[in-house]
Amino acid sequence: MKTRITELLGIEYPVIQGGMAWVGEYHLASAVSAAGGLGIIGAASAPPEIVREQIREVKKRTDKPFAVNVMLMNPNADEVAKIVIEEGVKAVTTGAGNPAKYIPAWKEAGVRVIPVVASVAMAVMLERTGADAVVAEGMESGGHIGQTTTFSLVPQVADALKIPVVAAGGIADGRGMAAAFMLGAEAVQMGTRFVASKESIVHDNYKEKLIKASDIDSVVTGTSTGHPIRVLRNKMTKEYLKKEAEGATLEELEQLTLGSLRNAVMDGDVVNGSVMAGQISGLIKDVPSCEEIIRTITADAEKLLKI
Ligand code: TUI
Repeated sequence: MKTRITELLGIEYPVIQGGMAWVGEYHLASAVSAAGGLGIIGAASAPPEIVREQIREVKKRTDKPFAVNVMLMNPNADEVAKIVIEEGVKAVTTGAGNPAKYIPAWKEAGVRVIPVVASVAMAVMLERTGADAVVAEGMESGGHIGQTTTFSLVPQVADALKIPVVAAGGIADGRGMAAAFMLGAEAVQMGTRFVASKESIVHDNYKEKLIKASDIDSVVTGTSTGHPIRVLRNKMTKEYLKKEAEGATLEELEQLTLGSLRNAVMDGDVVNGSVMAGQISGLIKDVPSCEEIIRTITADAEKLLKI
């Protein structure tokens, strides 16, 4: 499946792994890249030197292209942006903010720049600033989200831009990928699907909770704080949403989620932790290898697109 995205990135399949905090580390990223997709180190709030180590670990495992996701709410984002250049990383994706100020230096260094956007306005602005492509991410996604669904966002972004668009949010199989292509996307980005993969290092409790989840098991916390986050429902989200409805302060709410993603991913605390996952969790019933995921989704999508 050749598209402008596979050409831009030098990858075999138009499948990108979401840049997930704690989950997007070198085992997962190198597995996705080795399988012909684009693996991503999710820098999130990790100390910059840890990001450098993660990049070097991916390089030890594969010669194929991979990327780093720079999470723009991270106070260390400037330093991570520099490390990407120093380490000769081929591509970056960004999330949770506006990456415009980094684009000139990345372009100068030959880094492919693919911001994740949740609106047409941001996409248009970043195309003008020099982005090579964008990921249009719908609110079906896990983690930090915008307000528009993938089905509405992708065609509107595709119509507004000349650069290629990657669809994200609610995609986990060949039907979703084919639908995304029909809406104008030239690749898909998946997070939740890769969380439940053999190479993903998330705790077994996390994978199990994902597999047991139904279509209505995710909720959005933090709408009142301006940082809406989609997670699977548990004791923490129940308390959080109750407090939020009662008008709790930002500080009170933050107490509930401090370190909570780490606790879920690393320690398997799926009761009090943040189990970030998308609305498509209900479709996920197995834990295949990254290679199987990429092979199956592209073969199934290709069949559907030829009908
Ligand atoms: O970034 C994501 N998803 C994430 S980041 C993350 S780490 C985190 N943990 C706790 C609290 C906050 C973050 C977990 N999940 N997806 C990409 C994405 N970017 N979705 C939405 C946006 C976005 C939102 C606003 C992009 C640009 C934007 O612009 C706002 C502005 O005007 O600056």
